[in-house]
Amino acid sequence: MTALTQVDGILGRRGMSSPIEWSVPGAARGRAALLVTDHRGSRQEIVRNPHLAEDWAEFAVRAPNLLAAVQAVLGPDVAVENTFLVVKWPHRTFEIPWHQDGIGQTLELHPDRSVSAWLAITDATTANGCLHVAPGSQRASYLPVEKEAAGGTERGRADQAAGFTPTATTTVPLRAGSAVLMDSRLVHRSGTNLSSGARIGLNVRYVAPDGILRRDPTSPSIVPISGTGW
Ligand SMILES: O=C(O)CCC(=O)C(=O)O
Repeated sequence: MTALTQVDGILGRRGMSSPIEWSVPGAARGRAALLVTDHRGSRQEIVRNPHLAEDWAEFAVRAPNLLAAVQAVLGPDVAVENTFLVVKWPHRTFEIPWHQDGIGQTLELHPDRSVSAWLAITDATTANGCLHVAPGSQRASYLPVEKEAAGGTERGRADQAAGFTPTATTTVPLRAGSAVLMDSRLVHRSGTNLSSGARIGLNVRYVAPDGILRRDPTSPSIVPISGTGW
């Protein structure tokens, strides 16, 4: 059952906040170049939970400006529930459908006790597949979810917002090293990369101690990154 919450949510009427600088642009672009080298052979598009295995991602989720922005809405006790890295290779059809980060077949996050962040590792532009969001869509709370069509789960998100009809939407271009914070109910998507270079971003779901309402018990443990309440 979805928890009762304030309509606008913790990030206000638009349900989002950006840009937040998590890295200087040059350092983010340098990391992106290394990631391209690492994954070029396999053309891997989704890397799950890099914050558990890769130093750069462990640091990224703890970036001081980003963590301060998260603490401003969740309080001092913050943990990382999940991360995934998305690499959009040039000219390869790869769209992520409209969805909300805080709900899925096996997940429900409390909208007032969780927030998601999308960190640009490369520049994210309208040409290379930046996020599209529906500002204010969090006000309608969680939508029913449906399993993505067979074959889609390897490359996209497993769940999507069933029956969502976009009305007022906007793109969120971000410079490398910048991030957007999103209400867990904010509906968003991204399109195919039509540029000649890779587009790379890291999605992070942050929770406060009481932020998880439902979660697959086989998921990796959450990682507390600040506070004493864990
Ligand atoms: O990286 C992308 O293109 C989309 C990621 C996404 O939808 C998300 O962060 O939830």
